Amino acid sequence: MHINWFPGHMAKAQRMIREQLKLVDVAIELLDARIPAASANPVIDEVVGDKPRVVVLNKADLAEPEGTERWLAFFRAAGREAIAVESLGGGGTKQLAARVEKAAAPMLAKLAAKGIRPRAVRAMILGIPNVGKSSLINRLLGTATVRTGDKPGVTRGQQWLKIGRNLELLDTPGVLWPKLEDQEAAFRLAITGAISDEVFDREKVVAVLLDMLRREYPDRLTARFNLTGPLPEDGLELLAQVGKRRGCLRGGGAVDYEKAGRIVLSEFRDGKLGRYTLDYPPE
Ligand SMILES: Nc1nc2c(ncn2[C@@H]2O[C@H](COP(=O)(O)OP(=O)(O)OP(=O)(O)O)[C@@H](O)[C@H]2O)c(=O)[nH]1
Ligand SMILES: [Mg+2]
Repeated sequence: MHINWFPGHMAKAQRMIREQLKLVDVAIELLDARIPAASANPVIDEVVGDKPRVVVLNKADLAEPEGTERWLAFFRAAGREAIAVESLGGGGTKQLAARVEKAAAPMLAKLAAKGIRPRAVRAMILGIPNVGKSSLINRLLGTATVRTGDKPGVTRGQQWLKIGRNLELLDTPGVLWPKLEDQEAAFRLAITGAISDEVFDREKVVAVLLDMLRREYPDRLTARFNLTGPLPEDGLELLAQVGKRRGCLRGGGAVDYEKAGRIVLSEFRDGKLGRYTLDYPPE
């Protein structure tokens, strides 16, 4: 199975981002704390150039705390501003505005030296679909101003939002890259919800996910789905057990694999199967 997703609105968004970047002071690179490697756009260095950049690991509530600490240390060792946040619960978001203003401080100092009155810092939020860009903006605003949703591709246009007096943020549509070369990374993007469920074979993705869970976290699977005895190695059989436990049955008592697969995927994404960090920084 080959996973790839780059619809027309993303190509358009990518062009718009390049245009708008010229107008902003700071780029906020929003990564998924569960997959900081897979969720990082490989062309971001070239796109952002030498503009100040703040790396934000969102959905930290869904990632393993130790993994998040290691990633923060990794980015900071590379000389980058990095912070972990939970845009839904609010954790870490208060410190973010301060980090962004700090990143913009040299620019403001330059303006001041020229005798220009200080203005609000302009920042753009970049990130893959569904990583929580709009949720983060709403959290900073304190109101549900921009549309969010539990599927990728919700934001389609750009929108400036004023956060207090000193910060203006640009919400952007999530962008993936035209070719997902690394298919293991593509798989992680699929299970965490960055790729539209319509473009990949859900059954295959669920099979790989279940296999990973069975090998590395069998106790979590057993506990969550009330399974008994040793877990079957065959993915389909395991899915059948889950389906039976959750009443996913068709007429005649046959397991509805489609429905069972959707349950596994959505509970994994919602953190009901525990917290996971699926990418680790290089040693
Ligand atoms: N658990 C958890 N869920 C989050 C967090 N931030 C956002 N979400 C959820 O992630 C989903 C996507 O959020 P959005 O803010 O719409 O994501 P986006 O990056 O703007 O997505 P696009 O506009 O499609 O590119 C929503 O269901 C949010 O509730 C977080 O920190 N933790
Ligand atoms: Mg959005």
